[in-house]
Amino acid sequence: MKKILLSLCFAAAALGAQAAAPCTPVGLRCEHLETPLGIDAPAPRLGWRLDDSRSGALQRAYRVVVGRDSAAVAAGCGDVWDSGRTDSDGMLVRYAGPKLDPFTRYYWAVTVWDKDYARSSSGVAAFETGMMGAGNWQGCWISDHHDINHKPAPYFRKEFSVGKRVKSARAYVAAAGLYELHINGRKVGDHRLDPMYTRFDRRNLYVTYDVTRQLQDGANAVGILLGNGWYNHQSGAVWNFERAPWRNRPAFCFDLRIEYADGTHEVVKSDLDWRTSGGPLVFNSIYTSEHYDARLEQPGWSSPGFDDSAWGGVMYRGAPSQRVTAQQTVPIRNVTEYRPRSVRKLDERSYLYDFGQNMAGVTKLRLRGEAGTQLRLIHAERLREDGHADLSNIDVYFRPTDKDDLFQTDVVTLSGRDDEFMPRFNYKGFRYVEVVADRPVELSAENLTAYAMHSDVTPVGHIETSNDLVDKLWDATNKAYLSNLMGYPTDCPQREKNGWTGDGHLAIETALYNYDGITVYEKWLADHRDEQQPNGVLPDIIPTGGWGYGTANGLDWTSTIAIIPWNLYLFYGDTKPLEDCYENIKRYVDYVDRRSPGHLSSWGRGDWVPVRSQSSLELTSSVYFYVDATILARAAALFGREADRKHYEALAGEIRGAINDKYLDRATGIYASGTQTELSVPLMWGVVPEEMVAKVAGNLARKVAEAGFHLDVGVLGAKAILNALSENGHAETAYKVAVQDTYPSWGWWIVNGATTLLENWNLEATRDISDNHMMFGEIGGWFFKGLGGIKPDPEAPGFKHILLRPNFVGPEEFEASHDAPCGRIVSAWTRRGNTVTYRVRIPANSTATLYLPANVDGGKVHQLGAGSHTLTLRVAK
Ligand code: RAM
Repeated sequence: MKKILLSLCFAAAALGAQAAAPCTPVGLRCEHLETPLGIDAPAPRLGWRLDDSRSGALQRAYRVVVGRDSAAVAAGCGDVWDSGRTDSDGMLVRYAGPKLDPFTRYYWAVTVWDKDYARSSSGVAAFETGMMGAGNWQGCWISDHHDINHKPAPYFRKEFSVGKRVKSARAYVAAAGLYELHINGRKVGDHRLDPMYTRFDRRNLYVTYDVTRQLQDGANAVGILLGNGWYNHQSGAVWNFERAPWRNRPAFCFDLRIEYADGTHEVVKSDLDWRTSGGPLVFNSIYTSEHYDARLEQPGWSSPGFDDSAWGGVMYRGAPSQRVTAQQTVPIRNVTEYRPRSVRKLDERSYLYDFGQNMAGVTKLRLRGEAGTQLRLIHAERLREDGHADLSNIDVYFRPTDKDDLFQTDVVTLSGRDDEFMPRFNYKGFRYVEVVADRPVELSAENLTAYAMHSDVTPVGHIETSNDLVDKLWDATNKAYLSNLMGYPTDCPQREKNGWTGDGHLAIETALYNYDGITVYEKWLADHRDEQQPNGVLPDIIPTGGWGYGTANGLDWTSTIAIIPWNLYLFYGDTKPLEDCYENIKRYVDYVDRRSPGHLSSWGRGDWVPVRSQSSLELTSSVYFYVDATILARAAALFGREADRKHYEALAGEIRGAINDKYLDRATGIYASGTQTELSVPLMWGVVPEEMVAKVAGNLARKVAEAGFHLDVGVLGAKAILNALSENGHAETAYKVAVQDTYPSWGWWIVNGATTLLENWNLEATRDISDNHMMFGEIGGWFFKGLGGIKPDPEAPGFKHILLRPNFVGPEEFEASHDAPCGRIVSAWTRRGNTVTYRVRIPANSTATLYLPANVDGGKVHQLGAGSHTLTLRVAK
C-alpha cells in the first residue's frame, strides 16, 4: 500500500514540476530560520517565497507536507502532516499536525499553484526538534566548588568512548553564564557569547549543535569552559549588575545524544563524573574585559588521554529556572574582520592601533614574547591630544571594586611560546586599541586584528544614491545598529551594554528595513514578558537585574511591548509576536489608563538628549499612550476580540481628543510651545485632526526652514521629524534636514569623521557622549520610506501589498531595495531636469499601489502587479 501511495506521490510531484517551471517555491524557513536544529516550538511556522519573475505572478493555493522520510516528502507525501490543497495566497503557515516528537528531524516541502493554476513543488527542507520540554534532559546542572567572587573561569571535561557507527550526534548545552563547548580538542561551532542574555532566574536558553563529525571511533572527550556573562557580574557599575537576584557561580547542563547506525542511542551527560579545573582565563567580565595568563594553558584539556588527575570534582546545582528553552535566534558571531589602518609606536612600551571603524567586538593578539611579559590592551573610541587612548567618554558609570578590573582593557601575560589571545566572554566598543607592555616590545600590524561582533542577522536592505553623504549616513546607521545587537538591542557597546527599551523601538523600522531581525526581537519580547510586573509595568532596561523600575520607565521607552510586535507584524505579516504579547500590551495599557484619569500621561523620560529646546513631556508621553492603545485595538480586531477592539478604539479616541484639546491651538496649528518635536510627534503618530494636518505640517516646515534646516530635537523628535515632513507634502524640506552637514545635524557627525551614529548632537558635550548609539537611527529607515517610499500596508502586511509613496527629491540617482518575506522590492529613479525615470520591482505574489507626489504626473495613483515596471514621469515646478 505504502508503495502505491509513494508512486502516486512521485507522479504528482513530477507533474507539478513539469507544469510549473516558471514558478518555484524557494527560501523555505522554519521559525524564520533556515534548517533550524533543536527547536521547541510546538507549532513551528513554515514560510517560503515564490521564484517567479512573470508579471502578475501570484500564488493561488498551497499544500505543505511534513514527514520523517525525506524521499517521501520529495515525492509529495508527508506521513506526519499534510495541509491539503489550501486556496490561499499565504506563504507563512503554522504546522497543524499531531504533536511533534523531541529529537526528531522532520522534512517538509511545499507545492504551490501559480497564477495559471499550474503546480510546482519546492525542494525538501528540514527542521529538527530539540528537548520539547524540560523533562527530556538527562544531564544535571553542575558547577565547580567556588563562590561568586572566585575569578578564574572553570574548565570542565569528561571522556567517553564510541564503539559503534554513529549516524548522528547532537550536543545540547544550557548554561547560566556563558560557555564554550569543545570536543576532541576543538571548539564546536562559531557562535560567540552563547547563550544569549535572559533573566536567568525566569528563563534559560539552550543551544543545539550537530557534532556528528566531531566524534571519532574509540576515545572521545568533551570540554566546557564557563564564563560569567551577565549571570555572575564581578564588575561594579551604576546599574547594580553585581547585585542581580540570580547571581551565582556559572553552571551548565549538557546532553550529547548519539544515534547509532544500528538504531540504538546513547546520551553522554553532565553529572558528578565530570572533572574541573581553573586555567589560563584568570578573569572575565562581559562589562569590562578579560585577563589571560598564557603560562597557565593546559594543552589537550578537551582531548582524550589528557591527564586530569590534578583536576577536582564537580557539584550539583539547582536549575537556575524551571524554563529551559531553545535559543531560537541567529547567533552572535565575529562577523567582520578589520586589519589595522595604522599602527603608531607611542614609546618603546606602547603602540596605538587604529582600525578605522568604530565597532563592537574584540581584538585578537598574536605574539611571541618573553615569558611573563604583561600587555594591557586598552580599547577606546577616542584619542587624547597626546595620541593615547581616551576612555573618558565611556567609563563614567564604571564603579570599580577592584584595582585589577580595568575598563575595556584586556590583560594578557605571555608564555614565551607563540601566543594567541582573543576574549571569549567579553566584547567592547572601540575603534582604537592602545597596547601597553610592562617592558619594551616590538609590535606591528600583524600582531592585532579586530573583529566586529553582533547577532548575525542577514542584510535585507540596500540604499545607493548619487549623494555620498546619504550613502555614508546609511552605512554609519547600520554599523551603529549592528554594534548594538547582541541577542538583544543595546544602547551602546561600551559604557552600558544595556537593553534600553527606548533605543530599541526608536530603531525598529531602520532595523527591519535593513536586517532580517525577527528572531532577535522575538527573543527580546520574551525577555519583556519575563520582566513585566503583574500590574503591567516594565523596566526601562530589559533584561535587568532589578535596575530600571524607577519613575522614568514610562511610555516613551517601554512602549516597546506594543511597537515592536506591531512592526514585526507589518514587516513579516506574522501575527505570532503580537499574539504572544497581546495580554502584556493589554496589561500595560490598562496600567497607564488607571493612572491617567484625564487620558493624558506624563509618565516617561521625554525628548532625551535634545539639541536645545525642551518639549512637553505630557504631550510626547500621551502620544505614545495613544500609539499603544491604537496598536492594541488593531491587534484585538485581528484576533476577533470584539469587546477589546471597541474598548481600546474608544480609549485611543479619548486620548487623541485629550491631547488635541489641551495641546493643539486650532487657530495657529501649533502644539504646546511649537518646538520641532512638539509638532513632529503628533504628526508622525497620526494624532493631528485630519483637517489640521496641512497647517501643522506647514508650521513644522517653516520652523525647520527658520532653523536653516537644522535639527532642534531629541530622540523622540528625531524619530518623527523626517516622516512628519515627508508624509505631509514637505519631502524637499525633510531631505534638506537629512543631508544637512553643519551643526546640529546627522551629517555634522559624518563630516567630523564619525563611522557610527553618536549619542549627542553636540560634539563638545560633556555627558551622554558615547560614539556608538542607535537612538537617533531613524534616518537609516527613512531613506527607504521618505525617499524610496516603500511602506508596508497594515491591511496586507509582510509587503503582501506595498504602499509606494516615493518622493523624487534629493539625489539624481537613487535606489532603495528591501528583501521582504515575499521577495525583493526595488524603488529606484534617475532624475534629469524635470524628467524622472522610475523603476519599480514588485515581488511575486505581491501588489503595490503607487501614489505619485502631487507635483508628479498630477499625483496619479497606479496599481502595480508583481514584476518590473518603468515609468517616465514629469515633475511640475
Ligand atoms: C542612556 C542610554 C540610553 C538612553 C537612556 C535613557 O544612559 O545610553 O541611550 O535610552 O540613557
